[in-house]
Amino acid sequence: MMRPVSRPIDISPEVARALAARSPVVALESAVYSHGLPREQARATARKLDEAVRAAGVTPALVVVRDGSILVGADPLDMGFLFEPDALKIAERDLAVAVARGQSGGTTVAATMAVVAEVGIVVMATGGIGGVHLGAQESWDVSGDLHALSRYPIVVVCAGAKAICDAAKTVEALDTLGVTVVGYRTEVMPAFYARSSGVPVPHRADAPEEIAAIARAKTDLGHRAALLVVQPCPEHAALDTGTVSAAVDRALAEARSAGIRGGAVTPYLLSAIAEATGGRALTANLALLEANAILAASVASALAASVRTGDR
Ligand code: PSU
Ligand code: MN
Repeated sequence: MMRPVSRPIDISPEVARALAARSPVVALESAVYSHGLPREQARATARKLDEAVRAAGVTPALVVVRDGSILVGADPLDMGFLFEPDALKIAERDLAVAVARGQSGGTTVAATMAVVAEVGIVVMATGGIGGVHLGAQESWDVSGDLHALSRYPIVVVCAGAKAICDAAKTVEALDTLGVTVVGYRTEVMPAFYARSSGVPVPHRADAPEEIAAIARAKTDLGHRAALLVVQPCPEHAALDTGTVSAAVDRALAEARSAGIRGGAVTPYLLSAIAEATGGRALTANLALLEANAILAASVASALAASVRTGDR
């Protein structure tokens, strides 16, 4: 049962109640399910993230687009439509088209931010943001996630940019865009499957309360850009940097010779990398997704508590 709040956006009663009570909510994107993971892992991961957020006492809000309705608080057990052949990867630029045409699909980080900013959710989790792609000097492939991060005041928890991005260029672009980047218990930009890209990030925080305090200060200052929290993949599941870059190079060469372009690049490369690493990349991806959802839940709780008490 979804009821409309703001035109094409339907917010679930559970999420609406949590927002009205000012209790913590964590938004979750869905392009990672429709286009980032094999179907069975996607289903299992969606359930797992939902449970992990709930176990922290926080309300999960999975964002999807179904038949032109944007759902905030979608049921992770009912996502078959995301695996239909006509399901789209919906970036911010595509949202209005999907709504107008009654299309379905998973929302990218950018699209998810655009939606949740509209309904008052302030924290979201993802695996990796889109960034400046490797080879961007030729392709000009720079994710719309970066521009969205500059415009929506959301705390986004991720494991850095996708493995097929250039970490150094992505950190520079985030700087240009005024996005505050904070390493969670790290001083370097994670490299998605690997814990370090070797590229420094400007700030470090070691507790969710510190992140919440920075988020509050940004709000108090009237800043519109996002707070990007980068957390390394959990140690037990992480790959080493060399393994990742070899797999990425191989996948990129394959994609180039297969003539893959635009939004199709990411899904293609992710599956090629999973294959090249004998599934270890997939294990890392699942582990970091769960860790990010859990950290996002802690940040949302700390933020809700600090807003309630007025403490800094
Ligand atoms: N990282 C992953 N898998 C994914 C994505 C990121 O490991 O599927 C998705 C996210 O939804 C992200 C999107 O917002 O890819 C960015 O795509 P693009 O580079 O086309 O903007
Ligand atoms: Mn792109």
